[in-house]
Amino acid sequence: MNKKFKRTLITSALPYANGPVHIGHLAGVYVPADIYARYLRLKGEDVFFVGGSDEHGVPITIKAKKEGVTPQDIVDRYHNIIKKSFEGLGISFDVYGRTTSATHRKTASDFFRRLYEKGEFVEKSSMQLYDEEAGQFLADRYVTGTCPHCGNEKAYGDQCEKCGTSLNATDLINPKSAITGNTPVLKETFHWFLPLDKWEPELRRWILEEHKEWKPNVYGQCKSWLDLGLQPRAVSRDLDWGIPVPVEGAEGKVLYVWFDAPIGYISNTIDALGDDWERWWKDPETRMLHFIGKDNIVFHCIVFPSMLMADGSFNLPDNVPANEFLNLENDKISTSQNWAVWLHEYLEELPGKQDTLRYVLTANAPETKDNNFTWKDFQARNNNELVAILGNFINRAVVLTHKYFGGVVPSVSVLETVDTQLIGEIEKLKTEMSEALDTFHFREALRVAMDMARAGNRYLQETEPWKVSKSDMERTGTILNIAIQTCANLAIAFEPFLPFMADKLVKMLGLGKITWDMLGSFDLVAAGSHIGEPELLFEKIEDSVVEAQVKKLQDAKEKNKLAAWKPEEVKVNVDFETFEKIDIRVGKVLECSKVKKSKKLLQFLIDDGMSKRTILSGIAESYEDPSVLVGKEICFIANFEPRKMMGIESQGMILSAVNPNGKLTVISPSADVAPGASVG
Ligand code: B3M
Ligand code: ZN
Repeated sequence: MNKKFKRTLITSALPYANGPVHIGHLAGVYVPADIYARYLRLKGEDVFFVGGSDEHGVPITIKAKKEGVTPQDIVDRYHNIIKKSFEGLGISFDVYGRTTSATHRKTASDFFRRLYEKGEFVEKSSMQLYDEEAGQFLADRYVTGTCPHCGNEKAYGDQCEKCGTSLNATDLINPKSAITGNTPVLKETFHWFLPLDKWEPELRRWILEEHKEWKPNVYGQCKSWLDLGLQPRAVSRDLDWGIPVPVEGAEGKVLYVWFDAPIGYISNTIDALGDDWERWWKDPETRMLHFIGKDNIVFHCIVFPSMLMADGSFNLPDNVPANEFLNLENDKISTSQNWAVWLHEYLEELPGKQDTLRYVLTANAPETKDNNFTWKDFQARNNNELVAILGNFINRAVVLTHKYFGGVVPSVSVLETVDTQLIGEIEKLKTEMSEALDTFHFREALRVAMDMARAGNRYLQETEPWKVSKSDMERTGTILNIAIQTCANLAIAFEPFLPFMADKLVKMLGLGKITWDMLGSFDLVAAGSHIGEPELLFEKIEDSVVEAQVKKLQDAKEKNKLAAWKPEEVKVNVDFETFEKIDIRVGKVLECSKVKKSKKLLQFLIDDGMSKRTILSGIAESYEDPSVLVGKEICFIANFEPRKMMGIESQGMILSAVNPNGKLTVISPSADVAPGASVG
């Protein structure tokens, strides 16, 4: 580590507590952060590794609304699932907190108030989108519309997920409210803004000049932001879920989730360390690192640092090793479509295979570009690498030591070239590994660690102790001693990556406390000491296991085509009285034809049980031959205000739904029902 620093504060993005974590989060953020934290601890450095759940923000309120529960219910549920699953995977947080904690509320409020009192905010009125029916301003994800940059029709009010541009809701073309589906209107409101432009010169110097060593994807994104010119950014929202803005006249306003969330790193440190927290945040001899995914770069490199600069007493991050995205079976991971491998499910369905997942996610880490996870590759890497190379070497060394020496580590006599070559090779690989780890190249470091195991296998292949044992037990002893020392080296080298395996191996070899310094030594296990029975460290994964996982994904995809719940379609609850006002009935189609000169309209003549009525419906493009509908029973709204279209009066509304092919299909009762029957 750079001499300047005495300790390292590692933060990893706080996952939103509106769903469990999946392999994309793990590969991008948590596994690399954990590898690094474990590596530093092995080196004996002072490390504090902060995690926690991000429990504010609009997506949580939307989810709560959809389920008819409170936002607190949602975050309680997912915080617990997430926390437990991280533990299950061995993510070694020193603290895992939550942003609904009392400490966080106070820390974030105080932070805001400090900046407020220093005059660091500008208070501005602006026109914001407002849903008149819901009587609510539409923050961020409550609005969807077309992205002005790439034309994506499903962009959110804060960000377009297709092109990654961060947006203001008012930038969206053709905005729609996620609450009612209505087109919102512009209405005046006021908010506090953090003038990022004020910090621009300092940010430019700090990032563009002083941190040229940052990963090109991070540096590049920062540069393009800075080159575009920074604007003041609102740090409050009109919402009822979040931390109330702690100043007078702020009723109904809460801190913007991206204002409070990064402060969560601080609050969680405070929760864990009490007064000692400041050392980790303010002492210039502390180095801070933010592990995040690429969609969070601007917040961690521009917004949060501006907040910290505005406060003036905090350190800025020394590095932000953000990763790109992980795809799944060649498709973008989608939580809403359940196209994901969820950590809590993985741990249940593939028990004892934490290290395999950690291994595969690191070997495929999206460090420089988006990468792909497939179950086939997962199986292949487990069977051909973990089992066949690493597990195989360790197993052979331990089994042979038991076979020829009853599990007592033999002593070394004369070293031959093949032995010193292996020792030299492990030493060289240690240097390579350290270099890779120090520069956040975890894939590379893992590959090198695997090369150590390969070297071990080659060594046994060349020395053939099973043959030598027939004539020379002394030489056999030397070989197996070296093989056992190599196993001990592997326990150290792999500890950051495969902590479960390393732990077993440490116990098997009776190693006690291991440190990075010990790596490269060949006297780690004393001659004469007993080693444990050989234990299976990895087991082969059968075809049926991965096939079941692939099937699960495919099933999710099928189900999704059918279930069309999209967050932007979620509507506010209505009471029974309101529902009762709608008169839905069954009618029998007597005639059905296309309306002349209209592409969209079908004209129905319906037997409504009392008389005949004409209804127009915009589903013509879904029915090539409308006559197929004649004779069918359909559902319609009988008291829908009559209206004229193309010169014809429509007396009601036909109910239809989108089928998996995107076509509209009328809704029919599942058994014969007399025309006029009421639906409800
Ligand atoms: N919850 C976004 C995310 O999970 C956000 C990170 C906060 S880090 C302070 O991608
Ligand atoms: Zn876009």
